Amino acid sequence: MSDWILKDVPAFAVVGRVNMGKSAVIATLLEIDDNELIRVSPTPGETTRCQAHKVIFDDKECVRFIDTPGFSRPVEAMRAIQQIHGPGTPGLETLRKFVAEAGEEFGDEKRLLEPLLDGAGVLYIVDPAKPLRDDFLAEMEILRWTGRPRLALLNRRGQTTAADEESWRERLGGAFNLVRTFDAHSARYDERLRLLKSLLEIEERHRDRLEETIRLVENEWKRRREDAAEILLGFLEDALQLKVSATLEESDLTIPSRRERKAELLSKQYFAKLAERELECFAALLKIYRHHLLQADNSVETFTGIDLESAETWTKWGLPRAKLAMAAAVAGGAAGLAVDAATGGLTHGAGTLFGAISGGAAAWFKGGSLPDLRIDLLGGMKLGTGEGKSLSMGPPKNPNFPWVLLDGALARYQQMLNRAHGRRDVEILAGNGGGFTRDFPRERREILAKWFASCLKGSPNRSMEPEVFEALVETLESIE
Ligand SMILES: Nc1nc2c(ncn2[C@@H]2O[C@H](COP(=O)(O)OP(=O)(O)OP(=O)(O)O)[C@@H](O)[C@H]2O)c(=O)[nH]1
Ligand SMILES: [Mg+2]
Repeated sequence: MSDWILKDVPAFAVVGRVNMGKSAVIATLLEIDDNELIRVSPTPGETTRCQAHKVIFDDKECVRFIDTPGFSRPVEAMRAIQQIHGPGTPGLETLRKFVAEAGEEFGDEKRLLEPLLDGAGVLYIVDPAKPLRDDFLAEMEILRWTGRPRLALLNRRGQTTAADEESWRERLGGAFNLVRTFDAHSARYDERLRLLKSLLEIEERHRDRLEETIRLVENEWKRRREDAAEILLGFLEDALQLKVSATLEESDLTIPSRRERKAELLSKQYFAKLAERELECFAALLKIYRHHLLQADNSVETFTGIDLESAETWTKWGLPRAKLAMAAAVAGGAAGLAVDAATGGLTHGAGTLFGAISGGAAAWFKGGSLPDLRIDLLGGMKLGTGEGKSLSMGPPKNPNFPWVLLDGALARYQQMLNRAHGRRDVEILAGNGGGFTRDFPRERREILAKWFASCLKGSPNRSMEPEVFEALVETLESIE
């Protein structure tokens, strides 16, 4: 055993030509989006030393992947190895000699061979867009001489044709136990899992360990989904009850411009709070899924353009009118309102008092569907005792509001799961797409509608929480 290999811990060295995406493959597979931990870069020769990346569950190392410098002079190295060996096929002994005796001109080759000589399996990364030339054949030949279990991965970095891939597969098939595709920039959870399962097929010696690792990975994924559903539930419950209020002075009531200014301020506050809640929710989700380069951007401005009244919103984000009416009928309390909306007789929350509200915040709900804004009497009965009145805003009366909120969250969730950790560009979590709620099965829609209605009334139905949680877990799973 050496520094690279531990007894009972399966190890795989990720090897290949410089700049093929070796580091990116490990980063995506192990969900590491930090360049301090794994450097992924367009500059060839970025990885200059071997580096072990461990998969650890409960303080126990389950499997390790060793990042290596890329082959830089494979043809020359192959010839040097053949020269050491003489006629016939070189094996581990000759490779050991090569590593011990060759000079620094083969520094990269020596370093990348070390973990293999110590017993690591081979994950060979190629970009099938590259022409299959002698230097690649030399790499394959050297790897074959190690006699280690070998899996070749086609990591498509650019455009390839089916014919290109086929000829790569044919050549790789002769030198490797298994050939698979794995796109480091787009592989999702199921592809990562499939890669782990492929390791089972080439590495018999560590079957139990690998099977256990796969089980642990699957369990953890399930737990993450449940954590995400819990966060989403909390966010919806909170957002649907959100309300802001301000005290009105006597002059606010009598001078229209002051009144409007107060109302405008309050609407800004409302949307800022809503945006803040969303931001918290997505920050928590990004943490669960270990993303640092994906950024939740929930400035109030990002909501601009969502128009709860427009046909496009109904079809893209929320529930279409017919389905909304059915859902509302089940929800009971909100039924009157929603059915109203479904038949076209929309009840506008914004009264004439607030017609003058303008600015970024008001754009959140274009078309007059501002959150219900009403004047409440402070302390109810105390009118006229000089204690003042309060102005409160939210939640919006538009029955599609909860569905739009949920759909936006689901679109972002999907974007997050599509993001591969091997990428190093910053991406904004904008959640384009959507339309998930539209296709909910009827039962799920009814459960949510009922619960939404209770939240909007300010008293979330606690006894429904287990089924709402289940519905959200199911939803997240179907999006994945
Ligand atoms: N489009 C695309 N680009 C990729 C993919 N995988 C890697 N790249 C890019 O290719 C470049 C090289 O990736 P690395 O992972 O650093 O390559 P490497 O093989 O580790 O390179 P060295 O360490 O220098 O030998 C980076 O700019 C990556 O972003 C992929 O699947 N698709
Ligand atoms: Mg690298």
